[in-house]
Amino acid sequence: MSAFNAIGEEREIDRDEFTPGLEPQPTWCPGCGDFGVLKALKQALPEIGKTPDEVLTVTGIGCSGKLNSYLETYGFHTIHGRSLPVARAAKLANDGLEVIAAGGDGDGYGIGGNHFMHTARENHDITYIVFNNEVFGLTKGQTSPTSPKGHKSKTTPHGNAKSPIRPLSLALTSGATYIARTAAVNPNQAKEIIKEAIEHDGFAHIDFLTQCPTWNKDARQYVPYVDVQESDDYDFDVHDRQEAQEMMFETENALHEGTVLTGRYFVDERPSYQEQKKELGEMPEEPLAERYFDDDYEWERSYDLLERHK
Ligand SMILES: Cc1ncc(C[n+]2csc(CCOP(=O)(O)OP(=O)(O)O)c2C)c(N)n1
Ligand code: SF4
Repeated sequence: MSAFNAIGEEREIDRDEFTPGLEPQPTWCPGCGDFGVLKALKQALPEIGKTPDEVLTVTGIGCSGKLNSYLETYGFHTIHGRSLPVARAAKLANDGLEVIAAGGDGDGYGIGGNHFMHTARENHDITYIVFNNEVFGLTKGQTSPTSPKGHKSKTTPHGNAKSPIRPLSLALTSGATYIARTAAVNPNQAKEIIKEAIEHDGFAHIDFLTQCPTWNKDARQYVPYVDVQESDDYDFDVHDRQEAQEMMFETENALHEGTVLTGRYFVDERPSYQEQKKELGEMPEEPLAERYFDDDYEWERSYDLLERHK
């Protein structure tokens, strides 16, 4: 795997480059599915020629939110449910960065659900990985928006009365232009899907099934997984919205019934928010991140403004 460095020389990229130099040991529990996402990312990024300094990883709060402590890229650990607004701002300020947002199902589909819907609608050129372990992991296993109906936890001791949300269908109806589901127990598929999602121009959503063996003993890591693209039983056109919707419904219905369907469900070429802004002449030629303050910059005006808002 090779890439070009800043002065245009070709060089090899190694997946070890994505391991931080200080080597913090992940504090995830043994057997946690989050290791699977980390591994898939470390394999995918060099294979598409990305170097650590070309990538920004923005995370929310939760066990999943620790991802960027263990991945050598630029990183931004935001507050709970807020990875997408920060990721959007970063991409608008520096279009040259590959921006990956990540967080748990509580983070992304609960407290951050509104941001998910609108980032998909606006088709920001971001990859969004939701670690879906169907519980709140970090805060000790409470029921989350993806916990199945009847799920027992400290917050639902008699069983969850609510039906789980349908993340793939929600992404589709909101306007995401790349939608897939993969799983930590399926590392090769996960790597391929991450590569495609990063290379996609527009909002790419991956519902990444990650087992939480500590708080979700019903984890599905041992049930059969079927890749819908590789199975003869599932023949559909990923560019056809109607067919994708039907496949998603089948997948979401099957999730708690013994077989887990995974794969790529929908791909659309609708222009990204960034592209549209450029067409409208609203994105400057020179990204904000590369602009320098020159001698004419009115510093006094900024100081005045700061004073007034103290
Ligand atoms: C505004 C706010 N509300 C609640 C919390 C407490 N909190 C921290 S992590 C978390 C849930 C994490 O669950 P999830 O997003 O599914 O991630 P996981 O830990 O399972 O990876 C909650 C509720 C918080 N940090 N901030
Ligand atoms: S509590 Fe669950 S999600 Fe968190 S590190 Fe442990 S296994 Fe992973």
